Amino acid sequence: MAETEKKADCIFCRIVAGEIPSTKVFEDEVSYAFRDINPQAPTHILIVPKTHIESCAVLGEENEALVGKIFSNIAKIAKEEKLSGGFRVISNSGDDAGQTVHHLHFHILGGKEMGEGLVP
Ligand code: DGP
Repeated sequence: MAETEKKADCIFCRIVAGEIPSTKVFEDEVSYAFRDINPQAPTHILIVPKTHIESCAVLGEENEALVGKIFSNIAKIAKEEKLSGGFRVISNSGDDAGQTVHHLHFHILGGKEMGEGLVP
């Protein structure tokens, strides 16, 4: 899917644009990271592309550089947040996964032992 600039009714596009306040953790030219409003772990950060992409399900070759950059930013953020004990990265895609905000995002969760299970 082509990366589009902004979708007017998308919460995360509006956060990136500064129209909805957020607690910023990191920003570069292609991505923005901020604290989740409903944290599921002591550290719960979301990192999103600045351009609107619906989810993992629509990613294609044209997005590879962007997604690669986001993952190297995740490693930087984990270091900054001192998640040396480990952390989990989750991206919900579509209804079965419980995606509620339809703008690609990666949850970075850490600060507690989460065990081995992935699905509650
Ligand atoms: P998901 O289920 O993967 O689509 O999770 C979306 C996450 O986005 C959820 O953990 C709560 C978070 N979220 C939703 N609206 C806002 C908001 O306005 N601000 C912040 N900081 N987080 C939000």
